[in-house]
Amino acid sequence: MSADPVDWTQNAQVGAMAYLLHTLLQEAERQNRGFIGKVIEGAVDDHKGIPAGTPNKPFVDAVFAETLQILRRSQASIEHPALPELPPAPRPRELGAQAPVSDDWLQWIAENRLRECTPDSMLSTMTAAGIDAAQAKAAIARIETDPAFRAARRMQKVERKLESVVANLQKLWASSPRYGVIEKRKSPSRDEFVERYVRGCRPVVLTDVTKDWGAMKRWSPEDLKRRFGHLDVEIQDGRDADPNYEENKLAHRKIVQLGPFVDRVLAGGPTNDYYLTANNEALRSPGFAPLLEDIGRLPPACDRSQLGHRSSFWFGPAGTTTPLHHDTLMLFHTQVVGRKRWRLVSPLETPKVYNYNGVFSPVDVDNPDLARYPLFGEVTVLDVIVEPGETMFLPLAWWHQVLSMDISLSFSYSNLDLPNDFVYQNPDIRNW
Ligand SMILES: O=C(O)CCC(=O)C(=O)O
Repeated sequence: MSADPVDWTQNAQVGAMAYLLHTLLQEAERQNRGFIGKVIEGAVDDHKGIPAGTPNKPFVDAVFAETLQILRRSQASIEHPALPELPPAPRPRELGAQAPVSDDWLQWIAENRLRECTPDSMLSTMTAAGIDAAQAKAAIARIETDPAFRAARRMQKVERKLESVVANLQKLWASSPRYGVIEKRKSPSRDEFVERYVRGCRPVVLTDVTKDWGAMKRWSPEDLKRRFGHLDVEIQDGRDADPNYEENKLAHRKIVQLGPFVDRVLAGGPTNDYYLTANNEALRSPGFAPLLEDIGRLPPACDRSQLGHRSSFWFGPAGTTTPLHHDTLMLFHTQVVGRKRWRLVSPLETPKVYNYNGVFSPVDVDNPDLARYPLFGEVTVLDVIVEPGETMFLPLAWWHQVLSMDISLSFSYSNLDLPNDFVYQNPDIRNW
């Protein structure tokens, strides 16, 4: 059938606009790396700021969903040259014989002295790396009187004070006989929930939230495929090849059609290589709106009107592991299909999880390298398995590492009707 000439012209105009926009976005991103990411963040914030009762809200939601799709497609299609790695802190035998004491080594000496490594052990590391013993010894001795190092020592005392405050508070928490057990219980009243779990910063698993959720009867991989298989979603892919897959999650984004992804999960067996995580913005897209209709009563202190903006679904095979990290807000995570094992560490133990970069810890809770991360040996890890129908409440800043024990479908939401915006000052040392 031939197209109506008027429609044809209009379609061509829309197509031309989309093409121009895509080209301009790509050029802007090339010239200013991260540009599209910032525009996406701005659009997400603008969208969040539109009140629920705004006239024509579904239309506005659809406009934002389309906008985000265009932006994400442009972002995904750009190939960035690999960024150079940060230089690693020098390790034994990295440098040639009689290497000079470079600035890298001076920084290494300062950082390791701040960690209270002994001058003798540092000297043997440096000589083993081929540095002249007399030069190494002199550099180690000199650092103590270096004015910049002395300033770092003074500031370290301020940090140590805060560390002792949190260590004492943790001691109090852990002295409770029930500290090591994550409670599983029916939803308490709003007052008790807010007082005991939100303000008390105590994780809990709620066993009855999903009693009336259509999702419990309906959601399955096959149902996802049947109802939404034609839609695009953003997944994380190629994670097995990257030990830092979570920190590098932007590099692992891939847009795929949900149907073939469901087939891949069903056929692929246990693996951590691919996972549809909360980073996907699927629930912001009108195509996925029916999923939200399957969500019934919410836990105490949730704002229903914010559910669409502040929720995500997760889908993946058995074997996905989300490494140890903390979130920047409080959230609920409801298991609809399959079980997940959560391993939790108190925020008051943050100084012992080697949080050198962002919200991440390099420690694998299942297999901690205590030679490299000895303080982690002092940490108490709390364990809980969340079964289908159960809901984990994760209070502020709790560290968690999460393993899917089965093919898993879950729904997470941060729409508390209490202030849930927090600000963190994150370190960015990636070479420790
Ligand atoms: O389910 C997972 O794999 C991770 C969940 C998580 O980290 C979260 O909801 O914050």
